[in-house]
Amino acid sequence: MKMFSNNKCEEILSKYGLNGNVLSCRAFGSGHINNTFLINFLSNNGKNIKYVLQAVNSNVFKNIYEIMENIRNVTDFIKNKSVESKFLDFLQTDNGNTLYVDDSGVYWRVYRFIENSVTVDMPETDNDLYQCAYAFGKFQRDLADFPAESLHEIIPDFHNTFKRYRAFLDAVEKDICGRAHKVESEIDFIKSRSDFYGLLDEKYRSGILPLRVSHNDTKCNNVLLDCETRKAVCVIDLDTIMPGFSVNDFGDAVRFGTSTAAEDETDLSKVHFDFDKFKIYARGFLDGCDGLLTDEEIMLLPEGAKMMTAECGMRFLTDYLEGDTYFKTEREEQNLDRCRTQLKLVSEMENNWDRMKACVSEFTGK
Ligand code: ADP
Ligand code: GN1
Ligand code: MG
Repeated sequence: MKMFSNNKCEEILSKYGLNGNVLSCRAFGSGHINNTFLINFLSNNGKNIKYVLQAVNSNVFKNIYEIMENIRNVTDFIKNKSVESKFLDFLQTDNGNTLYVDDSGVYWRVYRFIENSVTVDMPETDNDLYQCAYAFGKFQRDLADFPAESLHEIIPDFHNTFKRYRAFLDAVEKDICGRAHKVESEIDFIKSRSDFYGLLDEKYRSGILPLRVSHNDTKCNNVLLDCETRKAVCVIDLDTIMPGFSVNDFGDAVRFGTSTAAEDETDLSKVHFDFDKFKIYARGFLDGCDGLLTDEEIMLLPEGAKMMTAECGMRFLTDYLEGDTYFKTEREEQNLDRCRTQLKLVSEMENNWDRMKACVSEFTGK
């Protein structure tokens, strides 16, 4: 869904008690899952306000009401603790729902656009990096005493890398699009690291890694930064809040934010893991966590980074093999390009392994 008419948009907004004219409606952001639109709205009483309208992806999310319940419980909890913490406020329809389901079964939600905020796909400065990392660390800290097990598991085993690996093997085996022969080296790369994929789950089972509330999608474009101060304003894209591991929230942020190139860069010579950025992420995230993480968790941060990067690589390749049905794509081999950047980053993390471990070790103070 690239675009839709202003009339349709006005019809949806009217369900939220917003009556007036849509001056413009344009596709917004660079998320791979939901369809997001920025609406410039002139209300009947003359107010010009911007809204963000989202069609939530019901192919990916099977129970969207549970998502909204998780988001409400978690954000209410944080707001009750600290008035400074900001979150997106979803508007309600006349019957008190945050979701509106239209005639064709699309799930809509609306919230105010936060003025003077920006998201970055490629952080422009070290401070941007630090701020994004800090925001996700603080999210961990703020939810340290929230009962993680009370949350709905929105996508079961979302970051269970070993299960992702099994789904990948299945896609290779079935090869429904006849693409596997083109990606043999990528398949071998992923298979050759199979011993690693169960590691965090084992640490959890042996009591070393605690279960926490995690965001699970910690790309830097999921943090709004203030346009002027460049400080983090709030964490967004809360659909995948679930019980999980702190090291995965750190790891997914590192996966995306320490690359020297875009996630779908086609020229792999431009794609590198930037160790200096890793150091900034570690400092930002741990400052945000403010002493919450155990020494064992801190020591497993590099594993989180490599795990999330390898997992994302295999998820992109699985989708490529299955015919690009999960992640949004704009061109034929985009999922394959995305996979290749992730695998390149994994191998560079492996080359930097000792310094990554030494870096986090310094934060344990031992
Ligand atoms: P997706 O699940 O598709 O990634 P997001 O909730 O992350 O959806 O929104 C997509 C993008 O829209 C974000 O990366 C951000 O650039 C922009 N965005 C979303 N909400 C706001 C907001 N309230 N104010 C400013 N920008 C926003
Ligand atoms: C998806 O929606 P977006 O673009 O923030 C995906 C993440 C992946 C990411 C890869 C629900 O996130 O898990 O890490 O793409 N979200 C879901 O860029 O699968
Ligand atoms: Mg997003």
